[in-house]
Amino acid sequence: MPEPSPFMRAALDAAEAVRGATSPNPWVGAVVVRDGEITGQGATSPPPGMHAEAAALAGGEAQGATLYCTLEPCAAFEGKRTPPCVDAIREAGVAKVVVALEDPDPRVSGRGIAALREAGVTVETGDGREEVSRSLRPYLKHRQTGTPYIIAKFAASLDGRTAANTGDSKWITGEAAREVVHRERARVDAILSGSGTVLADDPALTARPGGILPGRQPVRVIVDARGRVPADAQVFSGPGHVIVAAGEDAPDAWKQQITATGATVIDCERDGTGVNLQQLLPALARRGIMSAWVEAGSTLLGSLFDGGHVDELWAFLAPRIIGGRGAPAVGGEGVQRVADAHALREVVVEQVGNDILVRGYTGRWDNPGD
Ligand code: AOF
Ligand code: ZN
Repeated sequence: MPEPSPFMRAALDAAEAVRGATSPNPWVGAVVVRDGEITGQGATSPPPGMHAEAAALAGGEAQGATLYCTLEPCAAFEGKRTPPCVDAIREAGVAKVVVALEDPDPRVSGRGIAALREAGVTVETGDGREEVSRSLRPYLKHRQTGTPYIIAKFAASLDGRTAANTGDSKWITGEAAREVVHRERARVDAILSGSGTVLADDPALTARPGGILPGRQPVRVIVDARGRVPADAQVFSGPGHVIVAAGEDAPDAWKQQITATGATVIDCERDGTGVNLQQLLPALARRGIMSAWVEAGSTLLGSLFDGGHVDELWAFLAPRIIGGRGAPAVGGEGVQRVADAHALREVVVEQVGNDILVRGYTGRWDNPGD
């Protein structure tokens, strides 16, 4: 994979710094370069705030400058919340725009680049394309498939178990691994969990990187087909919105109690003992959720893998053996042949404290960066 140029790298870094804070818009970065030096820099603000290009140009003089942006600058479209970036670029007198990736959003796709060329601005594409495509996978999947990008996380012993026979599960991995989890929770739009996890652990499911609880929290989505979670569970307190995906036949009185906590109940079709994920996932995407981090037990994780919904896995493995009949990390139907197993690509192995993190990409949709 060709390395991005140093200026595109700077734009990418600016974009990564706002990952998780721009939904349903993509996290974009832009830098203005004059005489070989960066004179302006910007990243996407949360809607309806400024786009990256407009922010980078707002800082100063850009006559004759080159603008590096991770995504194709936007052109006008119906219902747009911000002024088109192509106008800001033209008005600033930018001579050249270097774009890593064309915008897959059909309202913009190709039109931004065409408008710039029409205005006499030189446009170059492709610098940093692979890396930006990987960085923006949640946005690309959301726009291309209408479903969120799903990141499955589990913490298991080396023999793949998440609890002992007794159900005891605290703690399998150490503090350093749990800190990584808090950091990643803060970078997604939603945390997805199941009723079993809420009943067993009563987790808060908030993002608390460095022990600090920021006001902007991912939406907590609890899948609870039968209406089992109590309204006084911890997930319903704390900042951030909560969505409960309930079976349409779950008791009305329970739904009212959940709604009274301020949470939103989404009625879902039933699918076996769970809810129909095929229906739920697009419903979450329509609410602007581009990415979901799953912290759930073997049932929900199994259903997500069985349905081919998982795009990325973060497996934290503690160097210990639990044995016995302890719960496995992933259940569901599973595959019939090892050859059909969900294989990770772009695998990264890291030591985190005393634990091992194995992460990789399992997505099956058509990504232009692959
Ligand atoms: C850019 N720079 O930083 C971002 C872009 O409703 P609006 O005005 O916020 O436009 C949203 C669309 O703009 C979004 O769907 C995507 O196509 C593009 N995002 N474009 O030039 C940015 N975030
Ligand atoms: Zn824009």
